[in-house]
Amino acid sequence: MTEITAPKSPVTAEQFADEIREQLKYTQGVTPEQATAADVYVAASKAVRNHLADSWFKTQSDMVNGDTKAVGYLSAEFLMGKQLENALLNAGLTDQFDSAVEALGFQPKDIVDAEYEPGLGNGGLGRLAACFIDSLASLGVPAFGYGIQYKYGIFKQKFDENGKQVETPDYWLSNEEPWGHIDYNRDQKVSFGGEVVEENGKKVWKPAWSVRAVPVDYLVPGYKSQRVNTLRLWTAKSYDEFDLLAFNRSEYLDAVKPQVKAENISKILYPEDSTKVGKELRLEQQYFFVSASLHDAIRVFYPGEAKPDLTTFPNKITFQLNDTHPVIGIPELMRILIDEYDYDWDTAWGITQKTFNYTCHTLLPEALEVWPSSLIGELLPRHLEIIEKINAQFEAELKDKGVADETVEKMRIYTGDSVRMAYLATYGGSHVNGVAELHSQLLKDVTLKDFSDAYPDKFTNVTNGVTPRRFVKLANPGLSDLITEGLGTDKWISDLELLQGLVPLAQDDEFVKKFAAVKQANKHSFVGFAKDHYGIDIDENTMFNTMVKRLHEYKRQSLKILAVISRYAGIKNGTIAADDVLPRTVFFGAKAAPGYYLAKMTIQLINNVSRVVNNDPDVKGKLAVHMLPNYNIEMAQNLIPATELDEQISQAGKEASGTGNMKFALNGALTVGTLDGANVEIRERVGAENFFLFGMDVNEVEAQYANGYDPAKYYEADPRLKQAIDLVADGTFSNGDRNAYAPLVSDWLTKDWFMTLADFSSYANIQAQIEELYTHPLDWNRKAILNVANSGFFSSDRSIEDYLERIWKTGPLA
Ligand code: T68
Repeated sequence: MTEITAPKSPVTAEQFADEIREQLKYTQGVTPEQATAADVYVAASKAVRNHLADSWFKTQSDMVNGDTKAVGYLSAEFLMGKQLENALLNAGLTDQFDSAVEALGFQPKDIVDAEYEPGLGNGGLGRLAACFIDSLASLGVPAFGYGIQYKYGIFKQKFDENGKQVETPDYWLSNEEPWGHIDYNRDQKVSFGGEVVEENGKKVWKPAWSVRAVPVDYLVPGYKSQRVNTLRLWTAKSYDEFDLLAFNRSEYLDAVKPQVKAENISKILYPEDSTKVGKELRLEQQYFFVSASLHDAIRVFYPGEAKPDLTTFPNKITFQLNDTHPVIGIPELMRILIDEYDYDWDTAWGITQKTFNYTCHTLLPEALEVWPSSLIGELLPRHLEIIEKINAQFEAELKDKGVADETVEKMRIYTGDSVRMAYLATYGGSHVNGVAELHSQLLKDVTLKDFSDAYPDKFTNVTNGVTPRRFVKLANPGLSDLITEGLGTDKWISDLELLQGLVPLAQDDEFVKKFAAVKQANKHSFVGFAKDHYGIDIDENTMFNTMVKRLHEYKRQSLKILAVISRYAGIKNGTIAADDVLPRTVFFGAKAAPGYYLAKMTIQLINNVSRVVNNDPDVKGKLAVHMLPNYNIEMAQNLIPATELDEQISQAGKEASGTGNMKFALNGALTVGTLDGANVEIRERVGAENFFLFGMDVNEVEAQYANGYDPAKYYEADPRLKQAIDLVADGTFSNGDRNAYAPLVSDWLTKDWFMTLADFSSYANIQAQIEELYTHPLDWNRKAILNVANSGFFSSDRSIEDYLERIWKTGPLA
């Protein structure tokens, strides 16, 4: 065994500056005098990476040679955000970096800002994966994140002159990317298509084509843990050189076809789409990264063994399936065990079921993936056979348990026509979890009820969390310093429940004033950020009220914009007395899936309300609305600390958890929200008196559906609502064009599946309470401090501890 050296000892600022100079000269080929901020960013990143390397090797060696089970987090998305600042923090090099770049003649912020944000995820699910791998490393748990290095991440969002969303490609790899290390020598072959034949009584898959999966490794440093894990993102390469014969005939496009076909697999991140039709390429992507990852784990944990004893595999690593996207891993591990390593079915099944666990992130039935059997059969014929056999075994097992025939029928994994991935995941793994208490309960009671009845012990909850490193320490340095001052320690950064110690300080007026000053400073910074990035002017002496998240009907951006319109109308026509108007700036940030018609129309409406309101002298200084383009992690890190009122207004029973809600509470915003997802737990912890609750709960929503919901009734009943909808319909926000929003208006009045109209009055009514409190800054800020103090539970460190205890049954390396 090779000698593992101890992690490099910390460097001085002078040494770190020399290391940056060295990188500049010898790997980038520029002198320190020629270097731009972008050059220094690359050089500093490589220098930090070098500092992490020894801890990385040691972590791997301890993992492979020790007996602590590792975690494999299989996720189609990792929404990491910019890396440099986080790596510096976790490596303990922030101060050295600051001095070093200043010595080189740069501002640290310019260097950090020079990084291009990778967007390898859609929203909450992808960001959760990023928070989780940060926490795993910080807790010292050996882990791999496994996913795809998409060439194009989530689209960049712009708005055209009519306020419509325009998507442009995000070619994030067009500049040097210093974090990922491509390792051509640890590649895996992934095959597709062809047929299954029998040879000597054994099934043999004869695939039609293969791609080369090449890992790109990102280091995941733990905060002060001396542990560095691996995020291994696969990129697809072709095995075939281009076809020389075709090329000689000048058929250039044909000649490169095999390459294009192979490399297409990791080309683009699918924009989330709730009404997804089966997409062949997406299934290829899923199988591609999962197959490569499973083979990789076998290579890592049984190095050089031709006939490893894979009955020990579940003791080496436990795989978490992040939603249904990696669920094809279940039949794939069966295939590997049976076809490649000659295990019998029952042994293979025992290993497989012990290896996997499944996290569900939704309550919308249409978001649970279902693949046509014909597609699986064409692309993965051997897997389809295995799935059929799993299903047969499952049905027999259910019948043995005495489950009624019609229930068995409803529960089938394989229906003949299609394969239900959530059902496969539930049966094929040891545990299933939802992502907040309410969500997990609804999974058991509704979405997966039959499964919960048949396998009650499989079901558990792990409430989501967010990493305090990125979302408090880095995003909000002012608040971080104040917390450290208040608690007399900075240990809260890795033990977030210590924030509880701030509770008494909410009664200390001096502390409350300092807290208010931090918020004001953050608002001031955001005004500068918004001016630089979006060219807009914001009045920092208004309440900052924010709704940022993906655009979806169930999240109800419509409710917010209708309330804004109603307020606008009220100020204009004097129903709201001028003296009663609390000046507000409303921020929206949201991307809509490119094919999601009503979501895109909602964006257009928000943009046009913004145009009309912001240009109307009658409401100047009282109300402003901004739809900020291209909501991403960077915007979140700047806007969340500046926000005073956060909107979490989904229809009860639809948002699985939400994680933005946690970030806002931890940064001292008050929440106006429904009893949905993790809002329920946030409210319980911060105290009902420190949370603005409105709207129907899950039972009331269900009762409405059951009684035949009629949105028009609500339109008629509340004049504020009627007026707001009428203004959308009459062309006020479309230069007189009455058709512009007709589909949206018609949906509200006749369908309104997520009951925006039913909750409008209660939402509009609670605004008075919010504003009354805001006019008493000490009282408002006391409540804000209590939100911070009582939100320590929502650290992703705690989520990971829960996974370790309830599901993974492992822990930190010794
Ligand atoms: C989110 N899901 C949940 N999905 O909506 C949110 N979907 O409540 C929860 O807090 C979060 O997961 C973390 O648990 C998503 O973000 C997707 O992005 C997605 C992507 C592809 C296909 C389907």
